[in-house]
This record gives sequence, C-alpha cells and structure tokens, in this order.
Amino acid sequence: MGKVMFVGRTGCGKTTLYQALHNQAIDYKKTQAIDFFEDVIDTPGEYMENVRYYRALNVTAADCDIIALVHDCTNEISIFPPEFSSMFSKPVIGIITKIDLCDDEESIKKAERSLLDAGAKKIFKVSSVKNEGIEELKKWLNIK
Ligand SMILES: Nc1nc2c(ncn2[C@@H]2O[C@H](COP(=O)(O)OP(=O)(O)O)[C@@H](O)[C@H]2O)c(=O)[nH]1
Ligand SMILES: [Mg+2]
Repeated sequence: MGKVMFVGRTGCGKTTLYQALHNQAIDYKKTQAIDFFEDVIDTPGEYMENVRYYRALNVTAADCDIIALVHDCTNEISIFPPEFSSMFSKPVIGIITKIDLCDDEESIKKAERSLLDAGAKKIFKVSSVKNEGIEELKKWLNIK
C-alpha cells in the first residue's frame, strides 16, 4: 500500500501501533514532531487537536499514500469531524486501537460509526499490547 500516515489525538496509540507493526518492544515515547519512517509517518496528537495544524497534516499527507485515522475505543468522543477525510486527496482508513480495553461491543460499534462518518473506507480493530489485529493490518498495509 506504500506509506501510511497515522493521525489521531495524543495517547490514542499511534506510536505504540508503529512499534507493534514493526515487532519493536513497546516503549512509551512522546511524539514531539512528525516522525518519518520507511513505511509510516507518525504525527503528534497536537496536529489533530488543534485546527490550526490541519494544514500541516494536509501538507504532510503529500508524502504518504494512505491516511489512517486512529481512534482509541476507550475514548467516547471522536476527534474527527464528519467528512474529515475530504481534506485529503488520498484513501483514508480507520484504525480502532486498544480493543483489549473495550470488551463491550457498543463502544467498538460507536468508534466504528465515528470513523465511517469521518470518511474512513475500511476499519481495522487492533490491540498493540495484546497483538490483536496487527498481522491483518500489517498484511493489508504491506509492511514487511
Ligand atoms: N491497553 C493498551 N494500551 C495501549 C495500546 N496502545 C497504546 N497503549 C497505551 O496508550 C498510551 C499512549 O500510547 P502512544 O502510542 O504513545 O499514543 P500516541 O500519542 O497516539 O502516539 C501508552 O501508555 C500506551 O502504552 C493498546 O493496544 N492497549
Ligand atoms: Mg505518538
């Protein structure tokens, strides 16, 4: 699939997901700036939390092939406005993280609905900590 850009609020699990997708030890590290890796662009949560940074996300999207809206299922409120995907001219997927912390079907469904409303065309459900859904996402993104 080429390069994927992770977008989502601080703490939703973007950096941990990067580590899980690359078989790295899970190690907390605050993302202070945009991190460019071979197959992933990891963005700081502030870029999503502050509307003034939307433009920076948009510019950075030029360097990726697909955008992933990352949402933590324990968070009841989605940060993505409806049709958020329309600001990108690239395919947009949704990734629901921390599914190990959400055993009720309703919070997962809610997360799924908000990501679809934001314009995600395909939804993945993962736990980086329990290694659930990671292989499927890895395959789909063609991460080696
Ligand atoms: N239980 C659980 N915790 C997670 C998972 N993914 C991330 N976390 C935790 O959530 C916190 C924020 O993760 P981080 O990847 O830094 O979020 P980011 O700000 O989006 O990059 C860290 O304490 C992680 O250990 C997961 O799948 N399950
Ligand atoms: Mg981070």
